[in-house]
Parts: sequence; C-alpha cells; structure tokens
Amino acid sequence: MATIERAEVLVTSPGRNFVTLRITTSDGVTGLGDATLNGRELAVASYLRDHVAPVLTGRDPARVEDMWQYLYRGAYWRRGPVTMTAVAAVDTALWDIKGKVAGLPVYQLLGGRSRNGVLVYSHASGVDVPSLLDDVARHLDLGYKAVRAQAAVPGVGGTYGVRKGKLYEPAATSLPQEQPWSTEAYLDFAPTYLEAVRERFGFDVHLLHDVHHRLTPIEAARFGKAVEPCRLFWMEDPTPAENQDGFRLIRQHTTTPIAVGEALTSVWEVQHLITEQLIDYVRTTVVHAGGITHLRRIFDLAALYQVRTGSHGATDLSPVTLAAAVHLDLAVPNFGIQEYMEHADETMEVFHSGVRFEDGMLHPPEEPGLGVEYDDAAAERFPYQRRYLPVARRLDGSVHDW
Ligand code: GCO
Ligand code: MG
Repeated sequence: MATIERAEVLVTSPGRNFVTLRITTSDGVTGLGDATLNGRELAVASYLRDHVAPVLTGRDPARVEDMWQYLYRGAYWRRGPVTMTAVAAVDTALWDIKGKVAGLPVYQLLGGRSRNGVLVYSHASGVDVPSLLDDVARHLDLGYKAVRAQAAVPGVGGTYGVRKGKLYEPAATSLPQEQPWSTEAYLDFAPTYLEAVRERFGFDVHLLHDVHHRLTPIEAARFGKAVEPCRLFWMEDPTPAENQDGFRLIRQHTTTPIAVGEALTSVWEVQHLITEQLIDYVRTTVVHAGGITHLRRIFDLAALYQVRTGSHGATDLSPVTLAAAVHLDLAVPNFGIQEYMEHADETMEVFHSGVRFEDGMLHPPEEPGLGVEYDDAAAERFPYQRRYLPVARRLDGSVHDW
C-alpha cells in the first residue's frame, strides 16, 4: 500500500496570493489542493503546516472520505473558513492522487459527464453605464453566454466589483482600503443599468448581478422586485447570510432568483437555505467548503430541493480550485452555472492547467487527476505579499458589510 510521504505548503503571489498543498505518496504520485483564503492566507498555511501535515504522514491516500472525517471530527473544533479551507486542500489533493492512480480524470470518478460542458459567467463592469455596456459587448464577443454586470454608483467612490485594469482584484493593498457605501444611491442606480443592459443586448444573454451582502432583507426585497423586468439569472448575496430567515422575507416579495454561499463553509450553513427553498443557487466552493467530498454532499442536498449549483470562481480561487470545480460541475445533475474570471498571466505561469474555455463553456482536462501542474521555479519568482480585502463604511463613517 502506498502511503502519504510528504505534505508541502506552497505560498506564492503570481499576481495575487495563493496557498497550495502538495501531497506526495510513497509511489511518487503527487496531488494538489488549493488552500487560499483571501486576505487570511497565512492562517490556513499555518493550520496545514503546523497542525495537519504532521498527521498525514504514513496514512493511506486512497481513503478520501475517511481522511475528511478524521480531519473534520478529529480536530474537535469544527467548521469556519480556516478549518474548512485546510480540510478542502487535503481532500482535493487526495482526489487528484486518486485520479492519477486510477488513470482517470476526476469527473469520471464522480460518475462521469452529465453534460457536454460547464456554462460559465464572467464579470462585466464599468466606471459608468456606457463603459459597462462596452464591457458586456466585449464579453459577448469573447463567446460568453452569461455575464455579471456591475457599475460604479455615481457620486460614491470605490463600488464593489468595478475593474480598474485588465483584471478585477479587490485584495490589492497591504492594509485594508476603506470604501464608501450608500444604500440609497445604489438602490436608485443599480436597476437602471441592468435595464440598460437588457435594452441594448436583449434577453438572449444570461444576466447576473452581485449585491455583495450589502442590503437588509427588506431593501433586498425592493431591489429584487425592481429588477424583475430584467429577468436576472440571479441576484447574488442580497443580504448577509448569517440571518437565514432574512431570505424568507425577500422571497415573500420577489421572484428574482437568489444565489448565496461563497462565504459559507459547510452543509450546515446552507441547510435551511436549501431545505426551506429560500435560495435558487448554492454558491459554495471546493476550496472554502471542505473540498470535493463535502461540496458533493451540499450539491446532493440541494438537488433534493431543486436548488442548483453556481460555485464562486473569482481570481482568489486558484486554478486548482477551478479545475476541481469543473470536474464536479460536469458530473452533478443539478449544475446551474460556474463563475469564471480569467487569472493573471503570472498566475498561469505557476499553475499549468488543462481547463479550456470554448463557446461560453469550460471543459476539463482529460488527463488523469485534476489536470493541473505546479511550477516550483515559476512560483519562487513571486514571493508572498500581505494583501487585504477592502472594508466598507457608510457615508456617516460607520462600518458596513463589504
Ligand atoms: C464574486 C465574489 C468576489 C469576492 C472575492 C472575495 O462573486 O466573485 O463576491 O468578488 O468578493 O472573491 O475574496
Ligand atoms: Mg459574490
């Protein structure tokens, strides 16, 4: 029997920070797992290096489910983004190894294809409405069938989701940047640009929007109602999800579909959202919700309630997570859509991935495992840099949800 011989925690910053776990077996097979938690990277690196790596050595890499149970229950301290990201990294690396040992791409181990490809949406944004419309047009030219639209709110600086350069990267400063927020201005303005997108491009493209946890339930209800004529694919994170009952209130007022989950880490945090049918899409991910093993469990629960998947896929999720997501998305019956933002060129110098974009869809690599290789020499050129996500403040100076 092969055993786990080595577990290395690799930290690099090719365009942004990434933490990666690489497990090597006594047969020389390697597996990769993403362990990146944006703005809190080193906490997960330490969790893995100081607390998980020592207990991995000598264990059977084939026992993926048992390892999950061992790390989750065995820690006593459960859930939370740091723990679940660390567990996810081990789980993902073991699926990668299992695929390589079996000689099969991971989606085959998950039951094989349920579809031809993985529908993705990308981010269109603008500092004003004309530039947003140009950016939507650019994405349609690139072949996207679904776009998320975000525009800067006039008179309020630093709106979430608006790109400055080629890539959108919110964690860009070595101390947290503070950004102003006005609910009133946003609620008046956002529906108007979503309408402008529909007016110019019609209804053949899927249109999405991220509220990014900024509204109270009743404000979100008003927003959802206002944008009903735009027939959004979804409004994302309309209100912070700690208060799961808040979504019931939104539901009473609007048929705009709701997507939640990028910041949630376990099946228990989405349990009521799913079983009480308070959401339409669950956005938990491989990297922050306990790996392929646990995400499959969430997706299966969701399937029972006609909730579909829509995993988070911003650039702070590494190409390892993206590949794992594509394998899982391809296999599950209740797939909805996958978020996809192109990574920086430097990122792709470190992570050589076989994931392919074509005609608005992603396709997994056909090689055994996940199909991603880590380039150590390239990684060394990009040392870790401390980076924080911004913090939002209302115009009166009080802290708001970013
Ligand atoms: C999204 C997300 C991101 C997050 C970021 C946090 O829908 O893509 O909201 O933009 O803010 O991933 O790390
Ligand atoms: Mg989001």
